[in-house]
Formats: sequence, structure tokens, C-alpha cells
Amino acid sequence: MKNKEIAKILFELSELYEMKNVPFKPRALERASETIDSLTEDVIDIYKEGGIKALENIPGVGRGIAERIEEYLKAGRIKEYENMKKKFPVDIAGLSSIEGVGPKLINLLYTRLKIRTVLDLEKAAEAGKLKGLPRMGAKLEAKILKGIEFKHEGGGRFALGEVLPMAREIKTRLLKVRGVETVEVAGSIRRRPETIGDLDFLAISEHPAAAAEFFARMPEVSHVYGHGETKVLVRLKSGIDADLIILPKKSFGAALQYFTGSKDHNVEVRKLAIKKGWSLNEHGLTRGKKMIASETEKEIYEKLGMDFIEPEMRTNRGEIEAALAHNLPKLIGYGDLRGDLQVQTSWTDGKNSIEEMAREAEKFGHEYIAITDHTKFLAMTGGSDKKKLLRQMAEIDKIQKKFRKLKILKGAEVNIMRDGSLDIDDETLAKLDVVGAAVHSLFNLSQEEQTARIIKAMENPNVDILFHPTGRVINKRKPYEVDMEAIIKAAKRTGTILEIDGHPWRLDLKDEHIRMAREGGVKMVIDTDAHSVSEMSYLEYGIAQARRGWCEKKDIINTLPLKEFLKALK
Ligand code: DGT
Ligand code: CA
Ligand code: CA
Ligand code: ZN
Repeated sequence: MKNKEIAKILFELSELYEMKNVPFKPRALERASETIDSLTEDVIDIYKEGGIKALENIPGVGRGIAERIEEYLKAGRIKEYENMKKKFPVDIAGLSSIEGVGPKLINLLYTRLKIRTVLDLEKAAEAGKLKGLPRMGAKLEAKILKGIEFKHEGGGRFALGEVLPMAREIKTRLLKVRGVETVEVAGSIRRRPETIGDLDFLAISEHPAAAAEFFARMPEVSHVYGHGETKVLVRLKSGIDADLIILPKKSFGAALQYFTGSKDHNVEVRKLAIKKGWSLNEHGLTRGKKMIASETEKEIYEKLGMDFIEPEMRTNRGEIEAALAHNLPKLIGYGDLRGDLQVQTSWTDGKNSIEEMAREAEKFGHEYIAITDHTKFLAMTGGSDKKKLLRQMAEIDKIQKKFRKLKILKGAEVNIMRDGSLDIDDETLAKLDVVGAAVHSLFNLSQEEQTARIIKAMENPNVDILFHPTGRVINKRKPYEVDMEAIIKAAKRTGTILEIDGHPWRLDLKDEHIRMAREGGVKMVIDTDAHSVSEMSYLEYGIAQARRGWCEKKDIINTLPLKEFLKALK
């Protein structure tokens, strides 16, 4: 799939034109970049099926952009981009990902200080060199340093949602290579944490050389670090590293267990082997020279006296003890949800209509979907006031008639104000089926004030769900200060449901809070926070998050049929 690469080039092109103060072009390129980035369909397939005409049918893609995409698909490059890049050899995407850095500044940084990378920028900021630039004060310099620091804390790691589709795509292609019998993506990807350092592929093949050759020559590879007979290490154009290890079938389980990690989990498992006088490594579980188990992970865990531990739980936070005592939770499954509960539409800042979102929900086999557009305090999204909400409710009644099985629930994502009140009156809220409340302002309040404000909102009998309870955005914004223990207690007392927001940039609640909520007897929902039909596939990230928080089916109320689900709300 080339979508990500194309989206990145279009984005950089838009910034390059913006630096030159070219009108209109930058916006058009940026819009096209965003759409292509969120397409579920592969641009290559679209092109193969319908040529340049089909490309032009992608929303936001006009003739000019379609031609550029065609050029990239045919020649593997876009001449215009390469020429501009030659004159301006700067890591634009990297620099723009820092809070406070835009195209104008990137231009200034390069022409005045020859800054090309985030590292160059960091050095210059630390040396106090930025202050001397026009329109650049100490305050902006400090903001940039803070932005860089926050990025470092993420360690340059990629969000799971950025790399999982790519990993799956590579796996599919590897499976077609001659002699390849099995491929697994091991490492962190298999455990589904929020961010990923690099990709670890394992394959069984009778012709390791063919698989290795294929992997090293994949079109998305930008650099080959090493290419042996059974091991290949590469960097991909998207900036992430990937390894492939090719193994014989008989040791695949041991290798999969070893390379799935986490390292902390493995260390503890190996200790159990050592206690028995055995040894465990990527080749197998052995007693002296005798092989005890190696072909499947399950055998290895069983021989060590444990139940099989799902990859999402392998963090060494109690799962080994639970597996030895045979009381691991039976985790919620990836097919267990019956509906999506946070969905924005073109009534506010979503890209698709209510009907389009509902059709997509049908495709997923959902029984219900809640339409939860923003409300008026979020003015920039066109948030609904009372009148608009009432109009939308009437519209939903109309659209509902076109659907036989799917129930379209009327909802809203209301804003929690400073004093814990909401931006829509209770009488109107009472008419909705589902009300989610969220903090979208005043992220810097003290923990005491923030917590009190949220609890006040939870006490409102119309508030069913607390949306994205900590407000963090992965690699971009820290969570606000909030006492999660107090929130969980309040959820229990008031019967408020906590959301596990599956949007890959949010994943909020996070795993440890999910576990706390579950142990506190609080129910949760998993939803997508989708702003377009393509984002409705994000449920799987929410489910992974719930599994990492040890959730069973009964902990998540949108596993229930519609009637019971509605009863579980306030
Ligand atoms: P990442 O890539 O940072 O998101 O995280 P991982 O877990 O994929 O880490 P990575 O790619 O360095 O290594 C893949 C797996 O290999 C890791 O989860 C566990 C295993 N592994 C790597 N190094 C060691 C080690 O020194 N000891 C043990 N027991 N396992 C290791
Ligand atoms: Ca890895
Ligand atoms: Ca690795
Ligand atoms: Zn929104």
C-alpha cells in the first residue's frame, strides 16, 4: 500500500509551496494528503481499476494531484517534489511535527541557520541561537524545546495505528513468496501497545533465501542495514525499521514467544524454566540436550505450569502469577462489540453524513450506532445548540426508516464547562438516548479543580458516558492533571460509564486505568471517536486497549444487545 508515502509527499509539497507563499495550492495539497492518508482502499488498486479518472474521484483530488499520484505510481517518484527537495533538503514532515513549527519558520530556520532536521533544531534552540531570528522570542524558543522534549519522550516511536496496517500489508505479500509457509508479526506489534519502536517479522520457509531477498527488495525499503541468509534488517521509507527472521517450523513457537516479548515478561518466564533446572531461549525449552517444547507457544507455557497468556497481557504486571494460578481473565474478543458509541458527522466536524456513517456501521455488522456530534461550546466544529440538536433528532428519525436492523441512537458529545455544568440544558439532554460528556478546554487546571469539575458533570443524571477521560493525545499532548482513582470511585457511585476511546491518537483510558476501573467494578464502553467512515475501523484498537487492561466481555457494555445496553445506561 502506497497511501502513506503519497500522503507524506503531498503534505511536504504543500508545505514547500506554502513557504513560497503560493496561494491555494498548499491547502489543496494538504486536503488531498489528509484524504489519502485516511483512505481504507489502496490507491494502487483504485488506479489499477479506473486509471487517472478514478483517482480524480477521490474527494479533494483534482486533475493536477491525480497526475502527480499517477507519476508516483508509475515512476516511484514525483519530479516536481524531487526538484524542490533538492533546493530545500529539509526533513519537513519531522520538523512540522514539533508543536509551534510551521512552514514559514522551517524556511527561516534553513535559510538563516541551515537547520535541516529535528536534531539540528534542538541543538540550535539549546544554544539559544533561535532568539536572534525575526519574530522569534524567548517564549517561542522555549515552546519549541518543550515540543522536542515531548517528542523524545515518545522516543520517535510510531503510533500503533500508523504501523499496524503497514505490517499487515507486508505480511500478506510475504505469504505469497515461494516457500513461505507462515508469517507472524511479533514484537510489540503483536502485543498492541500504543506506540511501536520497530517491526519484527518471523517467517517459516523452506527457501529462506527467497524470503530474505524479497524482504530486502520491497519497494518501501529505503535502506538495508544487513542482509543474511535467515535475517534481514531494513529501514522503511516511512522512517520505521523492520527485521525479518526466517526459521524452521520446529522452533517457531519458541521464537514467536521470545520475539513477542515484552522483555520483562520473557525474563520472568525464563526464571521459571531455570527454577526447574531447564533453559529457555528462542530455539526452545530444553532440559540438558533434550528438547521439551518448541513448536508452539502454548506447549511452552503449559510445560512451565501456566495457561496460555494472550500477547496483549505480556507485560509482567501480574499475568504470570495469574497464569500459574489458572485464573487469568477470559479477555474480550475482537468480534464481541455490537455497536459504536462515539461518532461525529458532517453536522459538525465529521466528514460523512449520518446516513453514510450508519451504512458503514451496517457493514461492520453493528446492531447500533450513536451519533454524538459536538455541542455549541466547540464553536470551531460547528457544535450544535439546542435547536440544532432537536433538528438532528428529527433527521435521525427520518433516516432510521431506511434501516431495518441497525438502530441509530441519538446522542451528543457535550462539553464540560469550568464549573462542571454542561453546554446543553438538561431538558434537551433528557431527550437523547446517549449522552457523552468531555473536557475540551482548560487543560491546565490544578488536579483538584479538574477532578472536581469532571465529577460534577458525572453527577448529572443525563450524562451516561465520560468520553476520553484524560484528554491525552499520543505524541502530542499530555493528559490533563486528573485524579483517576477519584474519577473511578465517582463512576461507580453515579453509574457513569467510562469510555475507552479507540482512536489511535487517543487510546484513552489507558491500560492501567482500565484495570483500575475494572477492579473498581466500573463498566466501560469501547468506541472509535470516528470523524469519517474509514475511522470506524478503529474499534479494533480500542479492543486491544481493553485487552491490555484485562477486560472481559462483561466489563464492556456495548457487547450487550441493544435493549440491555440501554438499560445499562443511567
Ligand atoms: P519496540 O520495538 O520498542 O516497540 O518493542 P519490542 O518489544 O518489539 O522490542 P524489540 O523489537 O527490541 O525486540 C523484540 C522482542 O525480542 C522483545 O519484545 C523481546 C525480545 N528481546 C529482545 N531483546 C531481548 C533480550 O535481551 N532479552 C529477552 N529475553 N528478550 C529480548
Ligand atoms: Ca519491535
Ligand atoms: Ca526489533
Ligand atoms: Zn470532533
